[in-house]
Amino acid sequence: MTEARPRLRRTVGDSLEDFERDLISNLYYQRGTTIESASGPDGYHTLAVTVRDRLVDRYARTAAAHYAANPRFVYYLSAEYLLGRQLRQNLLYTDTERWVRPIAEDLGVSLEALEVYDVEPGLGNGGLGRLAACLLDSMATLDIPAVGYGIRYEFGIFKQTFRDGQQVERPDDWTFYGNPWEFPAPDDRQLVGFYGTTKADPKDPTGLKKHWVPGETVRGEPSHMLVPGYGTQTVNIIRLWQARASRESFDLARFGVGQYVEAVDDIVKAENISKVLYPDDSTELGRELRLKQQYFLVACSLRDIIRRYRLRNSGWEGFADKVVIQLNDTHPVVAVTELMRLLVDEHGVGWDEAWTITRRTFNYTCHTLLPEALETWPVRLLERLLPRHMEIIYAINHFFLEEVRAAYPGDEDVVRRMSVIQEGDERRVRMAHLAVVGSTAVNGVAELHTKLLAETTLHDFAALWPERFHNITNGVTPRRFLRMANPRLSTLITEALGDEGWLTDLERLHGLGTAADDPAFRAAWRDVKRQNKVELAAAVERSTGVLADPDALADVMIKRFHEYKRQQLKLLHVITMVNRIRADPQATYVPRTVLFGGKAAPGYHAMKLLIQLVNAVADVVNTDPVIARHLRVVFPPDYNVTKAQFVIPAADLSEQISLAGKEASGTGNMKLALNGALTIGTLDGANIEIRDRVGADNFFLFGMDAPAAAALRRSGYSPRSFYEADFELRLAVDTIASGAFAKGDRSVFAPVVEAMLGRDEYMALADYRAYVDCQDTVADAWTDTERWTRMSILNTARCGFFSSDRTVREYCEQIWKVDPVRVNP
Ligand code: 4GP
Repeated sequence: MTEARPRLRRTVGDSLEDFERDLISNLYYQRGTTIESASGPDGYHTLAVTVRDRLVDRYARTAAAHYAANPRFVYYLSAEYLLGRQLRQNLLYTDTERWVRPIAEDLGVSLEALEVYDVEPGLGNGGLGRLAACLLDSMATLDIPAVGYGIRYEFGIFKQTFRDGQQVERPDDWTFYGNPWEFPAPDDRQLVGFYGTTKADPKDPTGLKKHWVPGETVRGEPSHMLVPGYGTQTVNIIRLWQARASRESFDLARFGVGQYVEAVDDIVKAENISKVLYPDDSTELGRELRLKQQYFLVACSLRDIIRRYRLRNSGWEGFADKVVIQLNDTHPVVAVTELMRLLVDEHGVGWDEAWTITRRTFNYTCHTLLPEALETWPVRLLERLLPRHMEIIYAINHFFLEEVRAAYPGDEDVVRRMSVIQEGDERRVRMAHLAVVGSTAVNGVAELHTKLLAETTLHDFAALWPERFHNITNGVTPRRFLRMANPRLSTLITEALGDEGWLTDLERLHGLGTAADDPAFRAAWRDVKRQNKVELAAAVERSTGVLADPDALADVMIKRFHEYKRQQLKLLHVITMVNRIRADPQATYVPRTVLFGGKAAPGYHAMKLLIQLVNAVADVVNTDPVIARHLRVVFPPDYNVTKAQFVIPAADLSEQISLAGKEASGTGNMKLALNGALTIGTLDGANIEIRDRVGADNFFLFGMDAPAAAALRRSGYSPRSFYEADFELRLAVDTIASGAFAKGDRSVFAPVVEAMLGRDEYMALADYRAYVDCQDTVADAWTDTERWTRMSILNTARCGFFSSDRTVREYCEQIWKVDPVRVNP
């Protein structure tokens, strides 16, 4: 199918002169201004669209190649994406930075100055959103035909600021100045229904086909951002849906009689659907809105997928040969029922055939082990909001439970446990069960996680359908998290390995293993780390006012604030260091800078109080002349992808200290190890696989493993007994209780102390001694500079496995069964 190509004319030239000419023309015609009067945002937007044009050209060729090949596509459905800034990435992927630098210099502006306008789209909360972005990057890099679907939240993850040390959330108005990286595609809009009633189809003897008459409809308008592959021509897209009221929603009559608010009521209601990322779901209304978001994403995306399928195909029997949908956690799982509804009700496919197609189409990735994070929705809410979908869920469950009863005759207990409906005072739909029932493959995100899923959380399902369960250990893109984040180290690596091939074949980092024995290479390695630390220290000083010593050990804990991740354990260690210095100020201590970064969910009071405590401890530490000589604590606010790219290259020590059996995988652990930070960690998530690869000698292991933690809990865990048995622990907890971090007020942090001594859900106190002792080993190791550097190099050298390219290859082989499509230059 080469006929499609000649119509696509390349419009951008391939030289510095072309680029410069396009820049000036874009400034003039798109921004309506000239070099003499251009503002910073003008400069940024002009550069962005000039770079973007280079990608559009590739995207057009990718679309043509995909059209010609008519391949099986991967559709990635995710309620979250943390894409990070786009400008540097796209400069790198189009290889245009080499032109931009001299041009900018000529004009007397710096790339860095323009980059401040490059706002990162914060369309996610944490790990699973960033993973989605890494997987999209790798899919494009591996020429996998793929589209990501998500929601274009008007306000992304809140901006975190601190007032008197407390987290204050501010709206993230990320599109305020416009987003030059996206293309609106209003022609592909979709209509989505909610509420209403269902009617039986009198012509359908099975009673399984119905007609849904929604009570409310909303428009979904898409725009897409380009997702370029590195070192290849492929440019895929991510399609983001925004909710719009239908045109009739504006009530002119009411407006005419002065009812201005009422006149736009329906518009506001409709547009609220994509207003914010995960609205606070502590209220009934908030929960309903979140479920609406989920269905909105799913309904728009499935219709779009069907539209795309029909461009080249007809009939339904081949649908699953061309379409594979990956459900990123439970948020988009209502898609299983929506595809059934579309096939059975709207396209007249028989139930059984529709079910075969549906099950072949979907796969589900689970990202957690915390039972409270596995979503369930009240039946009552679903019946009201999505009445037809609730009926379909009942029918799916009916047939599924028949299968369970056939497999376990007479065992009603297993039926109750596995049912998609959870019985009780309030009946609820278990979305994870629906996901497993409706999918071909289910995967965990690290070996331990997959094992624990199969043994605990989804045990019954793994017993019934062992073939459905897979492990695909997470990965991270080396382009963003090594090449872009750490250009100095990347240059050193390229010099050592001879070329940049490692960027798309990360196992080649093994070649650094021998260089670790070369003292000159080690010195160069240290020099890079030091320069990164100097830069980070300057940035931290700008944002917090605290100056950190670039020669101190940079001890970094960057991740969302959650009790299972145990920032409280890290803080107990910090307070122990404070107490030791106070007790013996003359002793020698390894100088450390402890850096925290992360947000707590707005309604998560315990963790917001812990943030306040971290800031309070930081104040005490940094302003005490004796302590500050040895220790600094910094907490730059608003941790995000951009900040991660800044912190990770400067880290010496990576804190991965979750209670074993709780962190599904972690990906920050991979990014840090890849940048030569040594891990102090428990045997949790992907830490285990990192340690297996870098070697036990190059990893600081401490604490209970998952079976030990489970055993301790079963035996009746008493945090108080640990507190009483350990002098330093008691002193650390008592220091908090004394009000030392609240100007003597004992009440402020009393809930933190109560949580530790009362329940200590994640058994931080039980791991305290092992952790603090392990930190002493870290400090010892740090004093042997040559050995530390060697360990650091070996961490980088042996972490090639954790490339998301490998992750995507495994998805392709085990689950998606898709082949790459090459795009010609
Ligand atoms: C996270 C997990 O907590 C983390 O361990 C994992 O690395 C990441 O997903 C990607 O798989 N989960 C979430 C979430 O972000 O919202 O459940």
